[in-house]
Formats: sequence, C-alpha cells, structure tokens
Amino acid sequence: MKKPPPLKIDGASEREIAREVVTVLPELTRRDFLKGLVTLGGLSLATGVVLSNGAAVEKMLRAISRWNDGAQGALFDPKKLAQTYPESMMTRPFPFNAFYGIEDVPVVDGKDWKLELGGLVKDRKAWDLPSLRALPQEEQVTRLVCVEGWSAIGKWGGIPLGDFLRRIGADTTAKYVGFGCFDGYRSSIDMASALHPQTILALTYDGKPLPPREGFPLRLRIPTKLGFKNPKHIASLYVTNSYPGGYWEDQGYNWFSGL
Ligand SMILES: Nc1nc2c(c(=O)[nH]1)N[C@H]1C(S)=C(S)[C@@H](COP(=O)(O)O)O[C@H]1N2
Ligand SMILES: [Mo]
Repeated sequence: MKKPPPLKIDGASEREIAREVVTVLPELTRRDFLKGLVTLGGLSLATGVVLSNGAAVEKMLRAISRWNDGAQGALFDPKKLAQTYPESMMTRPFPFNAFYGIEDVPVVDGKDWKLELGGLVKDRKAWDLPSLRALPQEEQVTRLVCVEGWSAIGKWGGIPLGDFLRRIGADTTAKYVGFGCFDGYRSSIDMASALHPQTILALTYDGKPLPPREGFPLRLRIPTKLGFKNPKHIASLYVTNSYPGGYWEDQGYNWFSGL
C-alpha cells in the first residue's frame, strides 16, 4: 500500500479533520470505515503511518465511523498478512501499556502457572510452561498499534494459536476465542483471526522469556489487531459461541478492531 503523508491535525476543527482524513488518505474507502479502521490507531494499523495523538480527533473519528462487527468479520481476509519489519527497526525500549501503571505489573510465578482451558475444547488439560515451550515456535517482528495513538515494533516468539487450538481439539467452527488474565483483564477474538498464521501465543520477547512488563508468562500477539486485543499475563483460554466481550470492548471499544 502506498504510504500517504501524515495528517496535519493540530488546531484543525473536527470537520476539517474529517475532510483531511478522506482526501489525504485515498486508500481509505467505505470498506475501511465499515471495518472500523477509522481511528488514529486503526489508521496506523491500515497504512503503517503513525499519526499524532489527539483525544478530540479520536472522538470525531469514532463518531464518523460506523462500528459494525458483522460487516468487519465478513470482510476479514484470513490470508492477508500484517507487515513485518527488520530487527533493526525494533523500538527500544518497547513501551509499556496497561489499564494501570507499570509499578502494578502482576508478578506471576512461572513454576506454579498453568494455562487453563475451557469451553468447546476436547482436551482441557492445563498446560505448564515447559510443555508450552516444547511445542514448535515461531518468531515475528511486527508493529503493535494502540488506539491511544502510539505504535511500536517488537519481536515476539511463540506458538501459532491455530496449531495450539487444533492440538487441544478445539471446535474451530466456533465463533470466539476468549482470554482471561491475572490482572483481571479480558479480551476475545473471532475464530478466523485466531487461526490467522501470524496470531501467536507468545512466550518470548526479543528472544528471551517475556519480562513481567511484556506479559509474563504468556501473551497473545496478534499483529492484525489493535494493541488492546493482545492480552498479557494470560491465565485462561476458552472457545465459545457466546459473545465474550472484554475489558475495553465492554466500555465501547470496537470489538473486531482489526484488518
Ligand atoms: N493483561 C493485560 N493485557 C493487556 C493490557 C492490560 O491492561 N492488561 N493492555 C492492552 C493494551 S491497551 C495494549 S496497547 C497492549 C500493550 O502492550 P505492551 O505493554 O507490550 O506495550 O497490551 C494489551 N494487553
Ligand atoms: Mo492499547
């Protein structure tokens, strides 16, 4: 995709911004609006262009876009890959974000930890860290895009979620995969995105076990979705046909939030 110049939004009225968005980003089509990509974070995810922040802009962009999860799901292309980057482009240090400050990062004991499984899964045995580390792993250098208007490139390694779901006998015709976390955070994704080849259960950051701030012992890394759909400190995974929502999703964030 051709990269448009960054938006000039400082001091502009919401109406001017709306016009800018459509003229400066010709790739922005009705389809993108339907897909819910028209937030600052969504635009960065779609175009690779990092936009400056602005609460008013975000609010306006939300207002002019029609959140429509049904339409988005129907448009999801399971083969379209998120952009990958050379390691030299990694953002150092990688920014931290959570619904609390970094001083409150949960300290999880890896020895006691087990990934609990639930819902439409045949083999619900819980998995400890050594058995997860023994599974085939993949690495990716991708960009994490937060709706708050920042993004950063990092390298994560882990188990392709699709492989894991098939291994545990998950019903891959079910609608949703949900995640519960140690800090009370929750999120959920559609099954097509769960089976996407770049969606991984990450155990490492930059080649080493995830540091606490990066979500030790296990996080979801899904580069085709916004940052808040990448739960850290995962405690449980379940497969379901009932809409699971999530921490931010329940507060009005667009549920699909992806490509
Ligand atoms: N458990 C948990 N996971 C979470 C969050 C959180 O508050 N708790 N915040 C989300 C948000 S909004 C973002 S942008 C990313 C940030 O990931 P990072 O700290 O690795 O940058 O984590 C996501 N996963
Ligand atoms: Mo975020």
